[in-house]
Amino acid sequence: MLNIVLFGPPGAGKGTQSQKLIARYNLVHLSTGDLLRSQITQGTELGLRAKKLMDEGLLVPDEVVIGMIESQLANNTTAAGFIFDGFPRTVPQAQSLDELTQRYDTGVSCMIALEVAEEELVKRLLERGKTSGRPDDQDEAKIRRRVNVYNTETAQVAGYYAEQQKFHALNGIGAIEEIFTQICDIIDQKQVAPSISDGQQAADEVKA
Ligand code: B4P
Repeated sequence: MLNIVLFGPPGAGKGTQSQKLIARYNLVHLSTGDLLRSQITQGTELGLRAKKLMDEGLLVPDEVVIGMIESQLANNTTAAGFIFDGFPRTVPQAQSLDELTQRYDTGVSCMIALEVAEEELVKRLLERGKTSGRPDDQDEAKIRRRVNVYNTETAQVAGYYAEQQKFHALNGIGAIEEIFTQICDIIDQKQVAPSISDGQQAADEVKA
C-alpha cells in the first residue's frame, strides 16, 4: 500500500500536486483542509468551530482532524493507498497517523516536502484569493500568520519522518509538471507496504 504524506507551507503546491498524484497512482486524496471546508459548507457544529480558526490562519485542534482522518480510513478500507495533504501538521497528529495506519497493518511510505520561500507563498495565495473565496487567502497579514504557524508548529513534523528515514525534500518553485515528475521519481523508488485489505485478510485468516 502506498501512503504518501505531502508536506509544505500553505501555498507550497500540496493540493495542486495531490490532484495529479491521485490520478497517476489511483490513491484516495485526504485533504484535511478540504474536509474542514466541507464541514463549513454543511454548516455543522464542527465546521462552525473550525471556520473561526481557519479564517484567522490558526490550526484546528488535533483531536478534530485526527477524528476526521480516522473515519476516512475506516470508510476506504479497499483503497490502494492515500495521499495525506495538509495532514499531519503537528507531531501528535503524526503519531496518531502511525497508530491509525498500524490498525490496518500499513504505515506511511514516505513524506515529500515542497520547499517554497515565504514571498512566493504570499504571492501565490493572494493570487488564489482573488478567485477562491477563501478568507484565509485574501489578507496578507493572515497569510503571513499561516506561514508563521507552519514555521513554529508544523515544520518540526519533518524531523519526525526524518528519524524514520522517510523524509524527502524538493524545491517547490518551478513548473508544476517538473515538480510532479520529481515527486513521482521519489514515489517510484519507494518500497510498497502491505495494504489495508491485505491486513484485514490476514486478520480474518487468523480468526478463521
Ligand atoms: P489547507 O487547505 O491545507 O490549505 P493550504 O495549505 O493553503 O493549501 P495548499 O498548500 O494545498 O495550496 P496549493 O499549494 O496547492 O489548510 C487550510 C487551513 O485548514 C489551515 O490554515 C488550518 O486552519 C486548517 N487545517 C487544515 N489541515 C489541518 C490540520 N491537519 N491540523 C490543523 N488545522 C488544519 O496552492 C496554492 C496556490 O499556488 C494555487 O493557486 C496553485 O495554483 C499555486 N501553485 C501551486 N504550485 C505552483 C507552482 N509550482 N508554481 C506556481 N504556482 C503554484
